[in-house]
Amino acid sequence: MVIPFKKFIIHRLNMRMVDPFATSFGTMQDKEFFLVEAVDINGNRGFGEGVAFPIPWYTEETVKSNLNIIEDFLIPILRDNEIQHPNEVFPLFGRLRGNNMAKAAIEGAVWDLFAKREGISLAQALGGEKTEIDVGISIGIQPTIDELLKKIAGFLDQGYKRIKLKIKPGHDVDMLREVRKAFPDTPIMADANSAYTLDDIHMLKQLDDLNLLMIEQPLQHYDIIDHAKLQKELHTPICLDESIHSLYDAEKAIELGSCKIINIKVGRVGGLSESIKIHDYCKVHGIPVWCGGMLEAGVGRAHNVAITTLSNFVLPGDTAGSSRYWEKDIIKPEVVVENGVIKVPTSPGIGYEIDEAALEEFRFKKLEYEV
Ligand code: OSB
Ligand code: MG
Repeated sequence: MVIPFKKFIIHRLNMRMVDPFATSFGTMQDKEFFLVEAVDINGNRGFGEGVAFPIPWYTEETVKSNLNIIEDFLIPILRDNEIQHPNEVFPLFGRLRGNNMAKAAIEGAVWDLFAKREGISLAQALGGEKTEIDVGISIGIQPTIDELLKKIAGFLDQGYKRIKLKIKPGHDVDMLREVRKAFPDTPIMADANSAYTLDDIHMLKQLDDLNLLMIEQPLQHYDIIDHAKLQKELHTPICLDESIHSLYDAEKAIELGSCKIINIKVGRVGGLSESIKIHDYCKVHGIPVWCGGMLEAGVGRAHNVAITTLSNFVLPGDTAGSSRYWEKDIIKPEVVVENGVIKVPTSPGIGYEIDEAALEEFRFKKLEYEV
């Protein structure tokens, strides 16, 4: 049956994270982003979250570039074409290059609406199998090693199953050695967000002594050639994040031996349908995947929980609980982590209600588009 869209609503929000988050590319605390709400003629509402940042320092997309693409191109495409299933959305957007986060925000709202109309959970709609998911935590660069060790101990107390540490030049091997000494048995990984080049191979090789689960995206944000060279010299598995924008990229990276693990971020690859394709391809080729994060609020977090229920998400993801980021999230109940595990909701769609009061509190602009 055709999904009878009535309108799309864009909610532009500002939220402040409880702690600043520092990476090799910059520090974030204020989060400006938007939700897409897809409404059908029966009044069902599906929600998606834009994961682009206001500044293009993770990928080239921004909040404003996404809003422009959505208004000028994506909504008109859904106005002009009928669809029966959310898998049809990404191919319809296929004639437009790039802008994956903009595409994913809309597609995510359509997936949630579709699952609600079918009366099934989003996880079920995606073909997920798990009833609970294992999660780790990503910790930004800290001012001192003492503060870092304290933070790690606190998160391990809360049950998180692996610790990811952001690294950058001058803040890498020595820091990781100290952490490994303090936590000899903890699953630890490092994420460089493209801060190194092959000239740093001497330092990168020293990571092999630290028994890391993996090193994430050490080299350039679009590279798969140098990563393949580096992986040949390293025992530590390389996990690609920024370099993977599509199934095509995943196929080429695996063929070249550029990585042994892939971080799937729904926004970075253009949505849930493409995420499933990458997941399935990696599964067949023996490449484990895990779900990355973009410091999402509740809606994006709920989508991450749902995709992580697919069977080849075998490593703990970055989908930490709401309280790690927000004093108050925009969903009810919030995403809760207990013993390093999130219980996957079973009610229709994303399985969390929008907290309308919170939505209104954080919203500074609302845009409506009739279909
Ligand atoms: O590289 O995974 C990343 C946050 C912002 C931009 C990029 C990244 C990250 C994280 C945090 O590592 C993930 C999260 O907790 O949402
Ligand atoms: Mg990363």
